[in-house]
Amino acid sequence: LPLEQRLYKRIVDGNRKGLEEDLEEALNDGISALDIINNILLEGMKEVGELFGSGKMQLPFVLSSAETMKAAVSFLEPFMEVRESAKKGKIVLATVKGDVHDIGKNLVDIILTNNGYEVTNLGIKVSISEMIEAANRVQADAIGMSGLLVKSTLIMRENLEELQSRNLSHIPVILGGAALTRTYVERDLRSIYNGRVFYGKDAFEGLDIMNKLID
Ligand code: B1M
Repeated sequence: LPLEQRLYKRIVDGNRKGLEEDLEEALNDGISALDIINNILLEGMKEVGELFGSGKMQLPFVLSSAETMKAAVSFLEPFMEVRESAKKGKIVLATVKGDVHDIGKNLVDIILTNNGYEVTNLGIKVSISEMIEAANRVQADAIGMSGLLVKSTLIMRENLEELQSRNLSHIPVILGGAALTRTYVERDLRSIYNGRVFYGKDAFEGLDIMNKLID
């Protein structure tokens, strides 16, 4: 198989043996680390989601695909371009309560960190209290919440209500993850949160939002 298809297949099959050699070959061919992730590996994860969603793939296989994806991203991370060294601003990032999906959140972390932001990544299944505590501690310019389950979109709403009720709605919130829609965030949630909630379709939109907030 050609290299790109091989890498794609590695994600779908959750096959890590020889992964690093293939990634190195792709880098040597002049494909940037970011393009490998965005154009090849994430396409594989998309296929995994579709197979799982249609009942054609069982959960343990999804997990090994996810682990392969994570291994690939951590191998590629040192090859990603670092744009700025001075810290531009701070964000607290977390996957919301009840949700374990963290590949997207960790990509957002990498992209923001490589673009000059100080990211406090709290991990998965994080309660709003923990996010608030961290935001206060580091004096965050924004809180970023990720969640992939439909029920996470409801948790996000509750979290915004909690921030609101603690008089913290001056803190901008960026929301991302596959179960969200732009309309839900920008119409339904924005109206309950002072207009300070933003939708990040992908990691780069997350970065754009941070850049606009800090400007
Ligand atoms: Co799960 N899972 N999963 N899963 N999983 C989904 C989300 C699902 C859509 C699959 C499906 O049915 N087709 C489905 C949710 C259905 C729903 O809620 N309606 C699902 C389910 C059902 C489940 C379980 C409930 C399964 C079970 O146990 N029966 C369970 C949930 C456990 C829990 O959370 N409590 C579960 C478990 C798992 C694994 C552990 C096996 C594994 C996660 C491993 C890990 O993350 N460490 C897993 C995986 C891998 C997936 C799919 C296949 C892939 C997710 C992924 O990593 N995508 C997923 C299918 C799908 O999403 N279509 C699925 C790649 C990643 C880069 O994309 O996270 O969307 P994403 O991030 C994007 C953007 O969304 C955005 O930027 C990223 C790209 O640039 N973004 C942000 C994300 N966060 C952002 C934050 C921002 C800005 C942008 O600012 C703060």
